[in-house]
Amino acid sequence: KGNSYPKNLQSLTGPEDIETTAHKAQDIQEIVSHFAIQGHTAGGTPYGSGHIHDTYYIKNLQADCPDYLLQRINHQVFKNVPLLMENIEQVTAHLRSKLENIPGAEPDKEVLTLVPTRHQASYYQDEAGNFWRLYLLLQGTRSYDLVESPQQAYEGGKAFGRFQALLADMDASLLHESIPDFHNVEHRLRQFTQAIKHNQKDRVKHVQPEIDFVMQRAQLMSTICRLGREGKLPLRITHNDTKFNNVLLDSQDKAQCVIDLDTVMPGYVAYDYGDAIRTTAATAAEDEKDLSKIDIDLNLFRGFTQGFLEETCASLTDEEIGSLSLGITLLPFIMGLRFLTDYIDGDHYYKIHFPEHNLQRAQAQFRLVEVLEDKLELLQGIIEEISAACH
Ligand code: ADP
Ligand code: GN1
Ligand code: MG
Repeated sequence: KGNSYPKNLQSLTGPEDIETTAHKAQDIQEIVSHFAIQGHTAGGTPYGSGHIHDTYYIKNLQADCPDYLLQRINHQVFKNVPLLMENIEQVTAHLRSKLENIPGAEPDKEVLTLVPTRHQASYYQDEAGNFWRLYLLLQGTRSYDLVESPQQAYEGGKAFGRFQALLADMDASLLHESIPDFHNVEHRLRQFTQAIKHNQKDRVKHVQPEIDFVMQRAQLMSTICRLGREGKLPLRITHNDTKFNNVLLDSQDKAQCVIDLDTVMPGYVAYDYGDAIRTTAATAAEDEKDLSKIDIDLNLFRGFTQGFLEETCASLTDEEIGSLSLGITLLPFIMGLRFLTDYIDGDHYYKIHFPEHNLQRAQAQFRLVEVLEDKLELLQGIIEEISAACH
């Protein structure tokens, strides 16, 4: 084992992250001491670019002992951490048992491994009431905020498609809804209306064009909810946070492991597909300030769709394949709506790195919605072509 940090330490977005998340090295050390680790560790380094948890890379000072990944779970966002952790135990156990029966699969590399506490629990609660969990660090892997090639996009599609296929026979009643109505756009629209009504920070007057943008599309964006209610789309177990940086790629850029399992719960396949396209096929970051840079790359779109459908199309209904294009515009719409709601509410939910960050994120997502609306027929054609070849 080398002395250097793995490559994906580079995925830190900047010094702002460190300021907002850093805990003191001795505090981290104390927290880690409650887990049944091997070897010796000293402190930790803020890691990754997630918007919710505080994540630390924990390096092992002893050769031949593993490195770890420590997370302080955001319990404002996940209100019931014990149930959340039960979900993760159930999902990782199911994935592991499926992979054990697939020749050539490597469950230890392809599934997250929780390190238990010294009392055999899956999380540790400190005196201040914070919840912590520890994973084995998947060595030599990397996550990307932006996709760099159609091959990577294809690998992302394979990873999330396979994830869904492996969970298709899991008993959904074992899972708790970690955040109820997570992708229910009607619920998100109600939260938005409430935020506007309360206007906590007097910001509504600054966002009238964005409010108009939402209102013009509210009805159309409810189509998946309606089809679900009418029984035309089956509920499956979905990941619900299929950002491209929630797949770890290995050193050959092959998909190795789907991570960030906090929101795995029942959902529609179009949610996972649409949320992945939002970050995999876009030409600019989720929070790009220069809206003229935001476009959709057709080769990346094709790559992801090919990988995703290769893994899932045998099990999807025709209605579900038809619904995928609804997810393409819905998910950036929902994300923009949630960022805008948080901006109006005073930035309580997402980590922000500068004062207008949530507004900038919302504007970038709404621009992406417009680009996708313009190209929707073309994108639908690509989905049809690939799914016809899969059947
Ligand atoms: P968040 O919910 O805040 O996005 P994640 O669980 O996605 O947190 O973790 C943040 C980042 O940490 C990921 O994008 C990835 O780069 C890295 N990461 C998470 N788990 C592991 C792991 N087991 N091995 C290696 N890297 C990991
Ligand atoms: C959050 O934790 P992270 O950064 O992977 C959010 C997702 C959003 C995403 C937008 C629990 O995900 O729903 O799509 O930010 N997770 C939660 O980047 O709200
Ligand atoms: Mg993440």
